Amino acid sequence: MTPQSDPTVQPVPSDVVRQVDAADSTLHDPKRAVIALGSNLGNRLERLQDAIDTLADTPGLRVKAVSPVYETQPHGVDPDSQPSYFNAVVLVKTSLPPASLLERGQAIEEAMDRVREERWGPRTIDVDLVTYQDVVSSDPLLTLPHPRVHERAFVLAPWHDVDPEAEIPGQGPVAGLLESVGRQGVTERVDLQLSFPD
Ligand code: A4P
Ligand code: MG
Repeated sequence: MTPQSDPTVQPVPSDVVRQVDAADSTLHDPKRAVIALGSNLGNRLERLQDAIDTLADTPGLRVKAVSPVYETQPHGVDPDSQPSYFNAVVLVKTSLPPASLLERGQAIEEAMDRVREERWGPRTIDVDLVTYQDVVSSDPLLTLPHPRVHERAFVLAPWHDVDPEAEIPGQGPVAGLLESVGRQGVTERVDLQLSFPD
């Protein structure tokens, strides 16, 4: 006798199924976001790892993937004027709205004593919100997608590693953008690794 034909077995109401599904996930209506990390002062690997650990400790946020580490030439300034960067990309799911996610990134920067003396100056840590779902915004306080990401191999290369199908709203697939930009000045550091809690 199948459960359907057994009169003692009641069909499971759909709202119960939904509750079970919800219990399986700790986030309510999570959104996908991509965060870029960069450091070129102090122990660069440790800075990136600390930022990931703090993100992972954030209520309403789950780290889904962390890219390989890339050593990259400083972009936008004379490459000999600053130490090289370590860059990585983190994929998260979050129930935080974009502004709160940006605030969390800025709190991480402040906690690591980042000093803002000049634009594109050397920094202990830079936390940029690259994309948030498909949100597009030209607000200077939070521009989405990040306005310069499509031309930056130091973001596109690690992002492509963890999400080869990724697309930048309004700009197109990361794979194609990376091909146009090229990989000059970015080198994967296969000897280094970042971790995140499962
Ligand atoms: N802001 C607006 N939109 C965003 C967003 N999507 N994510 C505002 C983060 N912040 C956003 O940022 C300046 C203002 O941007 C903030 O007040 C925020 O509200 P900031 O972090 O204070 O200053 P910044 O990082 O020096 O300036 P900017 O223009 O954000 O620089 P970028 O674009 O972050 O570039 N070369 C290599 N190889 N690797 C790097 O990581 N990073 C930079 C910084 C330059 N060269 C680099 C690297
Ligand atoms: Mg920044």
